[in-house]
Amino acid sequence: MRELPRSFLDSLKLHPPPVPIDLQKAYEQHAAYTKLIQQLVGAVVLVPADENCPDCVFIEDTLLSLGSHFIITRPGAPERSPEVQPVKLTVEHFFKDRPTLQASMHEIQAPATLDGGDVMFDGACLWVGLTDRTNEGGVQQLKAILEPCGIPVVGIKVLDPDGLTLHLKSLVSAIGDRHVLVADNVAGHTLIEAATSKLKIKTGVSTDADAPEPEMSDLTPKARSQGGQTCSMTVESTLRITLIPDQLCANVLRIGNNVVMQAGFPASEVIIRGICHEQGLALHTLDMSELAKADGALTCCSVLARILV
Ligand code: CIR
Repeated sequence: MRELPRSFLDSLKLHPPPVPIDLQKAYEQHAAYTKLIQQLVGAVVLVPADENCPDCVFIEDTLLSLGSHFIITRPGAPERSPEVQPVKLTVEHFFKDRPTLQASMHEIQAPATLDGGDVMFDGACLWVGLTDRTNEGGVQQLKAILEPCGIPVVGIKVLDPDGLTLHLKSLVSAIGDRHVLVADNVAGHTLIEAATSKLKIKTGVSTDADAPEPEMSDLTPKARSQGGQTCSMTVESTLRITLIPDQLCANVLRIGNNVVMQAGFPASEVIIRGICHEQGLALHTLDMSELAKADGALTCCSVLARILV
């Protein structure tokens, strides 16, 4: 994780928030997030804030952790480039001090760009959002690193006509292996369409011939008619998609048998609580509204690493 700088007020924003960021509240929310993550994981490594980097708290965009692979990214916003070096040094020192731990370090190289917020592992396959922040070169470099290890990497175009979506994970997150939450809006449905056609090709997972592929027109009425109930469907035999009414809540953190979601969205909470009940998971809610004003999703303030001994 990374500390929150006071310069956070000057963070990048897709749109100016109607109510400006309350810095004190942002610190309180970040402190609550830090406390919960500390409870749920074994240990937290905290990188100090850099006042010259207003967005540095969003550490997810600078580092990927997949098994024993640690990949230093190359963020698409030039303003965020200076965030990378301290994160890289922190990871390097962590493993230098623990020589028995396994880690292989990689770095995304120019001209490729890649934000960690555009990368999601669904339990079998790595989705990489093609956005203003992540380009095709970033996808190709991830492929070169991960596909020899048996992880398929799929580039998926992220489109939002309303201009409210920064990253892939602003629309989708994995709540379990081969089970994703997707925002129930035009951008989310467009993503489902792009992802299902890509995943079928790239992963070679066959579609159940008896199960007709849902059309976009099928998804929305079903989701709406169930009014806050779980709206799950199997798009292909092994990928489960649950539509979530509030876009901010399509981004959850899964940590062991725990799920963390944004507080204050009752319709989405009913759906996510239902999944947790079904899967035997504990649900935690956190108000991260001040960080969301700078387009920060819940996952963006941490990088989860499973350290292999
Ligand atoms: C940015 O525009 O880069 C930041 N204000 C927000 C980054 C959020 N990152 C994330 O959700 N992974």
